[in-house]
Amino acid sequence: MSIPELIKKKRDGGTLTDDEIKTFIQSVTNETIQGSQTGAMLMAIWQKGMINTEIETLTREMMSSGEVMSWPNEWAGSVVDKHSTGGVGDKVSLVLAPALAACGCKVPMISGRGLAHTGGTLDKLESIPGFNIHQPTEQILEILDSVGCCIVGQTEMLVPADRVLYALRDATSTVDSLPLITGSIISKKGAESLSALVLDVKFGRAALYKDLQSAKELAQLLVNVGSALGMRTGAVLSRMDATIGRYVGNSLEVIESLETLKGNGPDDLMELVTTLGGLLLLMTGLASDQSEGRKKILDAVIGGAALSKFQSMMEAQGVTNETAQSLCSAHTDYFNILRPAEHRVELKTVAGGSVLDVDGLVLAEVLHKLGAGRSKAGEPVNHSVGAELLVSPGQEVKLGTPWLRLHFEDPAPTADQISRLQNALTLGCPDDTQTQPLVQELLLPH
Ligand code: IUR
Repeated sequence: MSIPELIKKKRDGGTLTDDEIKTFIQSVTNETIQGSQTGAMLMAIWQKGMINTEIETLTREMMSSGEVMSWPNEWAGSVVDKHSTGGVGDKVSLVLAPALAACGCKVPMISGRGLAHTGGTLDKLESIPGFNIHQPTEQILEILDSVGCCIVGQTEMLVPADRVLYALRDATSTVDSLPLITGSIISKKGAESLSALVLDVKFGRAALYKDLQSAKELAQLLVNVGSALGMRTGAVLSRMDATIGRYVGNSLEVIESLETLKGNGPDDLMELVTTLGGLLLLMTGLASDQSEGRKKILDAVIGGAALSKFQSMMEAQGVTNETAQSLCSAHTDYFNILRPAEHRVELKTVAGGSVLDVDGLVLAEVLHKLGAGRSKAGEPVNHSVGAELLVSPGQEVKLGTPWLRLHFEDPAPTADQISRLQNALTLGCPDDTQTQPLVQELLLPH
C-alpha cells in the first residue's frame, strides 16, 4: 500500500496491519515520507485511535527504528527504570535511581528535559557544575558496571522515529493521543532492554490528565504494552495537585534531592520513592513483596547507601570529586557550588488561617515565565530560578507569615504574577483540611 492509501485507511477508521505500520514507521525513520503525510497520519491516529494490537506493533516498530541496548548476561533480571508522566517539583528520579542501585539494580535511566510547566530531570542535573548528561552507550555500560546507575539523555541512535514523530505531534496538536503517547514512552523504555519498568502516571490539575479515570486508562495501556514487549511493567497512579516536596526549580530541586538522600526528605517525596522503588524490587524478585521492597529502598536512603551511589554517579558523569564530595557532605553550603539566583523575595499571607491548598500549577506556570522552564524544545532554562514553599498543608498561619520564597533574576515577577501566586494559596478553617492519598492506586504486572 502507498502512504496516501495507508493514511486513507486510518482516516476512514480501518485497522492497520503489522506490515502497514512497519511501512509507516520505516518511512519515517528513512525520511522517505513527507512531513505533511506524517502529520496527516498522526491526525488520523489521533481521531480514530488504534486497537491494542496496533499500538503494540507501533511501539515495537518504533523501538526497532534504532539501537536496542544489550546488557551482560549477569545483569539479567536486574535492569530497571522508571518513567513519570510529568509533575511539579518531581525530583523522584534523583533519589530513586541511586536508591535502586544501592539495592543491587542496574539503572540506565534515560530522562527528558522540561517542557511548558513540567520540569525535566536532565535540566535539574545540569545545574550541578560539570554534570554531563551526554554519555555514549559504551560509557553507560561502564558506569552501570562500576556504580549501578546513571541518568542520561537519549542518544541520537535510540528510537529515531520518536524524535521525528514527537516534533510533528507538537506541531500538529496530536500530542494527547493514547496510542501515540504509549508508542513514544514504551518504545524508548523497550530500547533500554529493561527487565522491569515502573510508571508514575499522574492525575490532577498540574498533570497531563486531570482526572483519575483518564490517567488510569493511560496507565493500563502502558502496562499492557510494556508487558507485551517483554518488560515486567507496573504503574502507580499518583495525585499531582500541589508540588512534590517544598522546592520547585532546577537547582533548588537538586538541593532537596540531596537533603532527601541525607535522610531529611519530605514525606510526600519519600512516599513516592519508596512506593515506586518497592514495586520495582518486587518485580525484579529482589523483594518478596511490596512492603519488603519499600523497606529496602527506605533503608538505602536513610542509611546513606543511596547518597554514596549519587556521589559516585556524579563523579562518573563529569563532576569533580571535590564538588561531588562537598555536595554530599553533612553541612554543605549548597550555594557555594550551585549558582544562586540574584534576587529573593518572600511572599506573606494576606490573612490568617489554616493552609488548605497550594496550587502547584499556578506556581509552575509563574516560574516558567520567570525562566525556570522552556516553551520550545532546545531553549535554555535558568537553573537558579525557583521557589521554596515555607508552609505545609494543615499548618496554622497568622496574617503576614512568609509562605513562599521566590528566587528570581531577569525578568522580575510582575504585579500580576505576584497576585496569581498569592491566589494560589488557599487558607480556611482547620475543619476544612482534606487530606487525600498521594498514591491512589497501584497497577501490578499481569
Ligand atoms: N513523554 C514521552 O516520552 N512521550 C510522550 O509522548 C509524552 C511524554 I506526552
